Amino acid sequence: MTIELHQYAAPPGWPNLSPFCMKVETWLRLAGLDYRVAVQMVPNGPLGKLPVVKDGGEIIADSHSIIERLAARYGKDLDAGLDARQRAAARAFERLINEHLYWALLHFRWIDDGGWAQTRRVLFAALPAPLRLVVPTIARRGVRAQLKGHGLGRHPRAEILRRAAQDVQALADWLGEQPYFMGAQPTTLDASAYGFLGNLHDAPIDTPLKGIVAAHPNLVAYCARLRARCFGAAR
Ligand SMILES: N[C@@H](CCC(=O)N[C@@H](CS)C(=O)NCC(=O)O)C(=O)O
Repeated sequence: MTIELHQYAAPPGWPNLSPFCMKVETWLRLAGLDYRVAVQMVPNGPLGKLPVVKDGGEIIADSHSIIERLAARYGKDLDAGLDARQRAAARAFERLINEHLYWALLHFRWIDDGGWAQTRRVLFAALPAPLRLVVPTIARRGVRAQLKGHGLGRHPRAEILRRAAQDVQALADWLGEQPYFMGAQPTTLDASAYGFLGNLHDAPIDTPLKGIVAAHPNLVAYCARLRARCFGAAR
């Protein structure tokens, strides 16, 4: 039975605007597993978020759980070659990306006016006219509340940007001249790293976060490398 990846619709030419959905799709491609995409407009999975995977009668929510479960089921542990210290570093970077940098991305897409004008246009273009007037505002209010709950959203714009730049600097310094984050071969961390860095730098919503990645030629080259390896020229 084919793995079903449930995710948001993607804009033309880009894998996905959701970095968590793109993380899972990148991992599936790095692992060489066949899958098919099912588009959901509104998440209806067990945690109320996307991505969700359906596989062999099981419904798995949350990118981290999805990757752990599929890696175990299909014998695709991309981290098998890592020692304990490397695993510890990979875990810390994974959390930096998923649990901190993500919120900066959310702020610059949904709250900052320049990003919001684009997000509104790109994400809600398919809605019929009356809904297009109200749904974006309601969705934005929800994101603002989430950002306040996390805490990063309580800071001024300049501070959010400064902290995102610190995260990106740490990623650039760790990557150095290596092709992948943990060395010569891709590991699970690369799925997160590309899902997020790609969305910061190459996605069709342009925010000031693009500039902070663009300041690191090794990260720009990394995004191009992962895009070519996982999605080819078309996406
Ligand atoms: N921890 C989750 C986070 C997933 C997540 O935040 N997904 C966002 C899209 S990037 C979502 O579906 N948000 C909908 C909402 O919060 O209502 C994971 O790793 O999959």
